[in-house]
Amino acid sequence: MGSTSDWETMRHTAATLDALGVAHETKVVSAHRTPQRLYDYAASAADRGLKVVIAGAGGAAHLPGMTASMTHLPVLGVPVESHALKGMDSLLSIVQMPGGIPVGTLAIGKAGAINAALLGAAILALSDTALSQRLQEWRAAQTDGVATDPA
Ligand code: RP5
Repeated sequence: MGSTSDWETMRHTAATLDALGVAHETKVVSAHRTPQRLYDYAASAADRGLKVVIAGAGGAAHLPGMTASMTHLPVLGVPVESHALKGMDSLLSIVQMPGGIPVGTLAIGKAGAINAALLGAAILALSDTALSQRLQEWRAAQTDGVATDPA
């Protein structure tokens, strides 16, 4: 994530990955304030064994796109809700990548943070049958948790 202030949103990604039993790391890497850290992180991600990168950032949210420019791993972008523009700035910054450097862009805020974890897990589950099973169980539990009655 681009800042410690993004953790309030991105903690939902970490919690969802925990619930699915997906190993992960959480780091603050700012495209603007720590560009060398971003370069080092993105350039070494694949060699360190990472499979998917989930990048959450707000405002002028260059982190997912810059990460995608420096790794061949799938990059999922979470637009963090900004104070000034409610995350529309984050969303447009992340989603409007030029052809050739894709970022899979999720919804603004908590929903996007959760879905980034689920989508990342689904990517990993293509080659991990145990994770695939856990993901299907998570989905079934969600379905079971939907009440038929509102009261
Ligand atoms: C972005 O600027 C971060 O991703 C964060 O969403 C936003 C504000 O960062 P702080 O000023 O709170 O560090 O780079």
